[in-house]
Amino acid sequence: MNTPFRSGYIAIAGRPNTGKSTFLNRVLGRKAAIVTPKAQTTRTRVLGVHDREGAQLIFLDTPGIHDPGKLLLNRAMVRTAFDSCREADVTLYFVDATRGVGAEDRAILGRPPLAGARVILVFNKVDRAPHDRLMKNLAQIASLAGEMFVEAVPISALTGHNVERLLTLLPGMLPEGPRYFPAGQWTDQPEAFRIAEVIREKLFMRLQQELPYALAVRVVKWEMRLPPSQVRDLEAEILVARESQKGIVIGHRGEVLKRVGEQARLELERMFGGPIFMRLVARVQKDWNGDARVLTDLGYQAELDGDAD
Ligand SMILES: Nc1nc2c(ncn2[C@@H]2O[C@H](COP(=O)(O)OP(=O)(O)OP(=O)(O)O)[C@@H](O)[C@H]2O)c(=O)[nH]1
Ligand SMILES: [Mg+2]
Repeated sequence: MNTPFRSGYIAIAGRPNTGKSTFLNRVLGRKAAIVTPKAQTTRTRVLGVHDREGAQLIFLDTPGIHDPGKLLLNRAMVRTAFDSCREADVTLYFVDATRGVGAEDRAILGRPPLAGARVILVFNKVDRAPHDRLMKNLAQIASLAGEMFVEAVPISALTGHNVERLLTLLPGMLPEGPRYFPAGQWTDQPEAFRIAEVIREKLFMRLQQELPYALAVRVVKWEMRLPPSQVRDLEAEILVARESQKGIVIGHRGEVLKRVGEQARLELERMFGGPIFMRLVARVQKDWNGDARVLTDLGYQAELDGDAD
């Protein structure tokens, strides 16, 4: 008898900066999600399809779960993470192996939708964790096994260590089902969104302190010139929440914008395999990160009226 084809959704969740997006990129073998050393890089659900023999694994990378406070952007991020876990068949809960499972992790794992869900605890960054620390942290969580998660797997998303072993566990945890995405389709994210994310990544890398959290990127033009030209025209706005932030994003004599633009353009030209003429403008959209309408327009999962949790 043939083994049945299995398919389903696997949420990648956890505290910020634990390597969730790095893992997705490693599994897909391409840059599906942006990665930076800063916490709260991912703001949306990033879908990535991984086809294996006998199974289609559909990963949902999610924003790091943190205390969102009152700001709508942060609330949208945390809501996205929990909603993705709720929709998924399995959740990979990421923990930084150098830190172990903290009080926040226990709180997250102990409440719905993760409490009672199928969770694999992923101990990431083992390449950085000293052996004795790792053993201690793994022993610490052994007592939680069975209660909060079904399995704990140490990996390094950066080097790929043990990632394949983790992947082999997943098909067996998914229901029988069809290939939801046709061969070759590896994400559902629109091109313009992926472009905006690459620009945002370069800004995150370049800017310090709180500024990255106060900006967003929106693509306003993305089109191929008429043949025989191979050039694509790209125009994007960098939204800042306050007037005082605009100058910092532009930089002295426009130097920040120029450098960021150049880095983004080079990566995008590689991504799309052709020359791009790019124009970046900084624009003040006052308090955009607290404005549900703007957030929705940017693709973030803002709360609708009366929808707060
Ligand atoms: N040494 C080491 N670093 C890693 C590993 N995985 C991720 N990192 C680094 O950790 C930082 C955060 O990685 P991300 O993949 O952006 O983390 P994230 O969990 O998606 O973060 P948020 O989107 O902010 O929630 C980056 O600097 C990565 O290079 C790993 O296995 N080993
Ligand atoms: Mg991320």
